[in-house]
Amino acid sequence: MKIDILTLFPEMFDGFKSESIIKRAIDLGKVTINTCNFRDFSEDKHKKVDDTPYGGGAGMVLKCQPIFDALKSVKKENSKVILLSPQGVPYNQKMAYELSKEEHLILVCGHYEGFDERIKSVCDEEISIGDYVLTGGELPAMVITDSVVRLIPGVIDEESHLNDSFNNNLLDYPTYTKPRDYNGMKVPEVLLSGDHEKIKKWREEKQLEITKEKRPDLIKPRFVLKKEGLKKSGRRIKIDDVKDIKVTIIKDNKNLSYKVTKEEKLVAITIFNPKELKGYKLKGKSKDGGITKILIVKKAFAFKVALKNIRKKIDVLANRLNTALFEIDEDKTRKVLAEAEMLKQMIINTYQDYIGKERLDGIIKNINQLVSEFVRSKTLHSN
Ligand code: 4GO
Repeated sequence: MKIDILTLFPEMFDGFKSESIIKRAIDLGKVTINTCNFRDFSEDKHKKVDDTPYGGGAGMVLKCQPIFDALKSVKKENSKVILLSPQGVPYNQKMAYELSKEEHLILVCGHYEGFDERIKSVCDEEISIGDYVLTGGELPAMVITDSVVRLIPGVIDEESHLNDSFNNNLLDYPTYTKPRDYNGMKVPEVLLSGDHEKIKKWREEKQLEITKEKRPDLIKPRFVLKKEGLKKSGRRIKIDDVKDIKVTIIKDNKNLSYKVTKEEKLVAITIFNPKELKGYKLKGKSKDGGITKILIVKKAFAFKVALKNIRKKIDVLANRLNTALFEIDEDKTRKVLAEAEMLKQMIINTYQDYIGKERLDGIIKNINQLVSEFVRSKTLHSN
């Protein structure tokens, strides 16, 4: 990855680049971090980069020309240009993950009172690292660079960021190191037990407990079901593939939560009203193997919807059979019979879980009757 930083104060990045993990990432060739002083691009004879604001007011405003030209000199086809500003999208771990996949980032650091609004037209994104004002975009640029570089494969042990706070929307669990007893403060017994199952469970519970306590906003319910339909509430749980997803109920003294795991790994924890919990079912839709929405659907509701969908599909089939009755083309007859066969298979695959075996058998029998009636009439007609 390459990161270019447009700044009036390139020296601010010297320490940042020459220590610890960032230094190692540079030495390993995982990232190249260059600073570009856009003052060098100023066409002004005094190398001025700012001017007074139109309409009056205090302070100086960064001019378009030096930044536009500096950008032109570093920008390539695959570059993502990011402007650091308090008005930007609030930065988070998910954005860090997305940015870590980019080939080339250009971070534009403003200074003084701000920049000419037209500078935004040459930036792809505007990001803020938090709700406060700084004297320049340099610290935000370092924050973003740091959070992104550590996620580049091979920079740090992948395991160490799998459990980071904010992954799965949960804060990290507590960790301890030697000694077991420090001035009377003891390491929790479970961590010394060597029982990995128990440790995993303890850590998940701690994650939930700490997040509920410190950042309840991270575990707001994603979906709440009303009597006759789904009411969206907050975020959706996103999971790559619905396969291998398990939902278990966690109880603590106050709340009931759903713990959603995929291949044994914790994906999300959702809190639901315990009264609404009964009979709910996890349902997912996979979109070309990508992100999946998980809805919590009440069984009775899923049953109703499934029956309605099946009825619609049988109606369509019945219509097609009726039309095909008066067709002479044998190919068309074969086709509609194949469709009937496919519909049966589809219903079995898709709806069995929702409507139960008994209801399903009845529906398949119905379709078989439709088909045999069609075949009988067809034989009569051709005779
Ligand atoms: C970014 C830039 C705060 C942020 C900034 C932030 N302050 N919250 N100041 O990410 C233009 C002049 C913006 C100084 C800059």
